[in-house]
Amino acid sequence: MNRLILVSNRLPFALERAGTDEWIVTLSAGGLVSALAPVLRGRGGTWIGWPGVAGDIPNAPFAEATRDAGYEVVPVALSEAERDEFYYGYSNEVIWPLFHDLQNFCHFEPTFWETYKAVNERYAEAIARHCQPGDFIWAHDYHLMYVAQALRERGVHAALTFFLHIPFPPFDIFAKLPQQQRLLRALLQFDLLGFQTRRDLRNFLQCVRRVLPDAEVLPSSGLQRIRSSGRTIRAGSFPIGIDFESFEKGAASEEVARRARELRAAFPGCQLMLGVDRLDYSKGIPERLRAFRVALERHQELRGRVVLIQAVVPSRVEIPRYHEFKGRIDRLVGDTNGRFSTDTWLPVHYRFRSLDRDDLLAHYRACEIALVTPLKDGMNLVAKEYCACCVEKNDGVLILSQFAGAAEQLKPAVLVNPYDVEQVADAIFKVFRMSDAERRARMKRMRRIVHHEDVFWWVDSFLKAGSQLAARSAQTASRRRVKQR
Ligand code: GDG
Repeated sequence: MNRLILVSNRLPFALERAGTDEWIVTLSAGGLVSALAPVLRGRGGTWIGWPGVAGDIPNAPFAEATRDAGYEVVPVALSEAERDEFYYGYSNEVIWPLFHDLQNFCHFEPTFWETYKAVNERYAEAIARHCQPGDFIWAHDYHLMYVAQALRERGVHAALTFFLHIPFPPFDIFAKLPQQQRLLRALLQFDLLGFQTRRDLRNFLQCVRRVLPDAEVLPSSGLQRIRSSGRTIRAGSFPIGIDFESFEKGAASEEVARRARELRAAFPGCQLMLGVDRLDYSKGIPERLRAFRVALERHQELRGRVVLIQAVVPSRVEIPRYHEFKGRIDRLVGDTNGRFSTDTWLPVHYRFRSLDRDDLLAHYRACEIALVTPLKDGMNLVAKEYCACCVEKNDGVLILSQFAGAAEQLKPAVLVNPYDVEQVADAIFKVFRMSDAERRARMKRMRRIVHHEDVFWWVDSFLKAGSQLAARSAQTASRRRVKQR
């Protein structure tokens, strides 16, 4: 049993200033936290990350609030300038748009890269201070792609593993990145690289072949192997899942059933269609609204019989592009409602706020159709959560973008190209008329997949792939100690 050191940009604990000298610490309860926290407690471990507030961290209140976590919590401090250039800058104005194939949205500012490296070095210092030989070190996501390189430069030889939650782009797009070589070399300092899908893995290997002629991709089945600078790096696809049982149980609760009934009662005679997304241009919200407008134009039968509930969770509003993007959504909602609403029917119900968990589950449970149409997405958990919450008659139907990672697993969904608004409009009409039997048959198959390949399965598969590496690195470390003596 290796000790687990988990590293992510954000900690599962968020600090907030409540007064001049007062702080509150809240626990975020996402799927990742619920899957990884028990593993950390069981094996013993440490979670390293940023608590979400710029400036110095008040150590005593933070240590007090996280004392009972069941694992060690190590906060990394970021100044305001570092947050702006590392988090908003390189991570979210360079890597995020580029890796979602939206290179025109990138802001390739050279100083962002320098700060990105400096902040990754800060994380590396924290890891180096807390790790021991034989630890299993697992870094998460695009904010921390340079952390292994920074650790190697500090003489850390432990097994280092990494999981990318967002897509990896094809070479033609990756090639636009000014730091393409440096970033790939930094990634190859990890021992195991995990991607969401086979598509991302393929793209990554293609970029390695094209950008680093001295690296060799070895023929292998299963986990892929890359030889570079005398080391062998493994890479594989590990599609992330959700805590299916907790969503299913939550959706079946009395409170959620009551809220779902109320929601349905508010729209008598209508099929409810749901969109739930963070405010992000990669989620395809304007395209979806346009597709719905085309569906209403083309198919009169939908008018007065379908309602789109679109929930948008505010996110990264400090970045100007996100602000402008919200304006676009507001205008499209206004335009569609202005054109089609009647005295008794409003086509789009728009919520720009976060729903509480029971409300979210009630929306999943109540809506007959889910529209999950990102332009590109690493996985998209909303698609899986919707399936888990279809507990009443198992007859919800999912319209899913072919460019969401989830499409590799959820083949029984109605797959669409989100850029093709006419195709999405026709898919809306098709599912509106789909028989109950077909809806149930498709949903049954999807629920089986989402249940089987859940978040615990994901953690297990990744740890299993990495455990041999950790054992090997512990042996090497003990040989190194013997030699030094
Ligand atoms: C990244 C990758 C990958 C949404 N609205 C509300 C709410 N949510 C929750 C959902 C879901 C999560 O937020 C969104 O997850 P996604 O997977 O859809 O998207 P990202 O945030 O972009 O996540 C993505 C993921 O990492 C995991 O690897 O799938 O591709 O981009 O869990 O439930 N939760 C609440 N109220 C809301 O209004 N409570």
